[in-house]
Amino acid sequence: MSLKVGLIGAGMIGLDHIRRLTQVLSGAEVVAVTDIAMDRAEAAAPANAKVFETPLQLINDDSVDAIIICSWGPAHEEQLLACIAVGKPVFCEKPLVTSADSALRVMEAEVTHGKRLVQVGFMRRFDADYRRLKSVLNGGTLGAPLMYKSVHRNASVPDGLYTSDMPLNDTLVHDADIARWLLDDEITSVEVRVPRRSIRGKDLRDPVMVMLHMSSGVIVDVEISVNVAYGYDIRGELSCETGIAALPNRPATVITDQFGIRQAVPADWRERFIEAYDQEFREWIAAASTGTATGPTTWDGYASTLVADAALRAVESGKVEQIQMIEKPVLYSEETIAVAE
Ligand code: NAD
Ligand code: ISE
Repeated sequence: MSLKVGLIGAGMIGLDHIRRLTQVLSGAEVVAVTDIAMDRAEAAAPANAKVFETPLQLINDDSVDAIIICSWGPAHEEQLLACIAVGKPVFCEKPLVTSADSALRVMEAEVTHGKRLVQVGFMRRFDADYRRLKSVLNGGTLGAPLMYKSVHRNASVPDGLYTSDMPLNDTLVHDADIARWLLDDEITSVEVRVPRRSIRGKDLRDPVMVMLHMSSGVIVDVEISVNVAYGYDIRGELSCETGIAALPNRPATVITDQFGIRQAVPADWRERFIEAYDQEFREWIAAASTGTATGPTTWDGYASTLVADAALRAVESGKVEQIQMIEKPVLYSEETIAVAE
C-alpha cells in the first residue's frame, strides 16, 4: 500500500519533490497539495489530488498519512507543530525553523509525543560523494581530521524572496549540518568575516566567510557566495593528519576539445543533488510508511539553527560568538536512533 502524502508549498522545491514522488520513486502518492498561492497548488496537484486552502486542513485530513513541508522557513514551526499534534510523520525542508526558540518548541512537542516524526531536509547526508568522504574519514587511514573547507556557491538568488541575512540564516545551515555529520561533532562557536561585497549581490550581505569551531578543535571554514553567475558550485575538502580527502566536482565527465579540458557546472541544487534528494525520499517513504522518521532529526535542525543565530550575532559583533546547546533529549541519542532504525 502506498504512503498518502500531502505537500505544503508548491514552489521550486515543492514542485521538484512532487515530480520525484510521482515520476521517479515508488511507495508514495501525492494525494493533497496546498499553497498560500492557490493557483500554484492547483497547477501542481497531480490528477485526483485534493487542493486545500490551508496547511491545517491538509494536515488534519484523514486521507493524508504523512506531510512534506516546502513552504518558507518562517512558516515551518506552525506546520510542524500541527503535524506532531496529530502524530503524522513529516518531512520538513531546511531550515527546520528560523530561531533557536522556535526549534525548542518543535523539539519539546516531538519529545512529548514520544516518537520521532520529523525528518529535516539536509539532503547532503544522502549524497554518495559525502557518504564516501565520511567513510574515508571513519576508515582512519588519514589520521584525525584537522580542518574542513566547505564552499557553497549559488548562481543567483530569486528576486525579492530573501533578506540581506539570507546567506547566514538560510544557506549556512547546510554547511553547519554537514560539518556536524561528517565530523560527528558539535559546533561550539562561530565567527564571520565579510569581504568586499559582490556587485551582483544587490542588498544581500554576499559573499561571507564563516569559521565554525568544533568541540574537538577542528576548524571548518565556509565560503558562501550566492550570486556567482557561473552555476552551482559545491566543494568540500577535509584535511587530516596524514592526507586530505575531497569531494569530486559534479558532473564528473571531463570533456576535452579545441576549447580545452573541462567539466560542466550544475545550474542549481536540483541538478547537483538530484540523486541525493531521491535517496533522501526513498529513506523517508520507508520510515514514514511505518509511522516514524529517520535521517536528520529535530535535534540536527536545532543545532544548525543555533549556528545561524550565532552567525547573525557574530556578523554584528565582529567577535567569536559562543553556542550553548541544551542537553540532548534521549529521543535523539545515538542509541535510541540506532534501535529505532
Ligand atoms: P519558493 O518560494 O519557490 O516556494 C515556497 C512556496 O511556499 C511558495 O509557493 C509559497 O507561496 C508557499 N508558501 C509560503 N508560505 C506558506 C504558507 N504559510 N502556507 C502555504 N504555502 C506557503 O521557495 P523554495 O525555493 O521552493 O523553498 C521552499 C523551502 O525549501 C525553503 O525552506 C527553502 O529553504 C527550502 N529549500 C531547500 C533546498 C534544499 O536543497 N534542501 C533547496 C531549495 C529550497
Ligand atoms: C536553497 O534554499 C538550498 O537549500 C540549496 O541547497 C542551497 O544550496 C541554496 O543556497 C539555498 O538557497
